[in-house]
Amino acid sequence: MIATELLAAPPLDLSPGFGADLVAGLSRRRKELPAKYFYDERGSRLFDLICELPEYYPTRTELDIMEVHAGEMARLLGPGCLVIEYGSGSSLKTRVLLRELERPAGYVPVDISREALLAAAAALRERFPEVPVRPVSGDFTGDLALPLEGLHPARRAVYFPGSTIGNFHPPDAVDLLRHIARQVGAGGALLIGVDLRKDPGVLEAAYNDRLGVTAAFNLNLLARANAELGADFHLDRFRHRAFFDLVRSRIEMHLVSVGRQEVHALGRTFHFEDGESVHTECSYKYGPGEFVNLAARAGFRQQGLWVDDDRLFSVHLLVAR
Ligand code: AVJ
Repeated sequence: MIATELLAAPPLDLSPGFGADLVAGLSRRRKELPAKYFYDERGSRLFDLICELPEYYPTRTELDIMEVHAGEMARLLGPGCLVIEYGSGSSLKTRVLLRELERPAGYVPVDISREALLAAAAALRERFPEVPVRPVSGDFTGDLALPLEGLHPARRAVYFPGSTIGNFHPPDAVDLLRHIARQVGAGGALLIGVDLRKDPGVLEAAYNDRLGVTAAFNLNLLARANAELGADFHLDRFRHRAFFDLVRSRIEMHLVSVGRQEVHALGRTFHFEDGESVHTECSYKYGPGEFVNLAARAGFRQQGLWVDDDRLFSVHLLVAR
């Protein structure tokens, strides 16, 4: 199948599970909504704004690491590498990597947000006309068929920047890493950005920015439920809350109900007590060694590790056994 056909499906296909996941998540004793639904068009735009915030250090720190070390990473990845990117987002870091790679066999961005995917594919095609670009629209946790016809890579590499792996509970992260190990095959590579554990004040500031962009990003989940599922959330009756849980080593984001209220969606009624929260995101933070152990459980061994001088962020190169 060619890329344009993959992209031609109706927009509803982007979130086939949103309704079901919303009903299931709001029916739990501790209400929750999956973080992957943040990224509709508006959510992706808000996330791009988050990446520019002074408090949100991960994006610029990871980009700095790439700018300093992409040459070494590319040498370790070798010539003729096929790059499969999970969550293409904005493609700045990818460009830094691709420009260092020797004759990359192709670039396959996989993203749940069609808008982000199209933008990434267009930008990369323009910048690297000699590299075949084969975008895939969908959820990278699923079994996606990759459109690799006519490509003959020497090696497969998944590029997974942005510390998105932090959104997965550790057992699910191991499952996802195993899935990646299968996708790249024995000897295949995973280049992955992982946010590091650090001063809780620094972490909490990154998720409680002064401009309130993160709050808007969080609340966008409810706006999206209203727009796509006909829900009747009052956005001014939920407030953003984010904190670092030291024991679990994770940032938690919540939407907290202001007052008792009822919300209707998809023929269901959901009751909220005053102060009751909907858990919307976990963002796990790892020590470098901890993450290596996690990856080892999925069959990866570490080949490279790059960290910035302030020890804020790490990029790991892992090889599948
Ligand atoms: C895209 C998962 C890396 O966890 O830091 C940013 C998403 N949430 N601010 C993160 C996010 C709130 C982000 N990741």
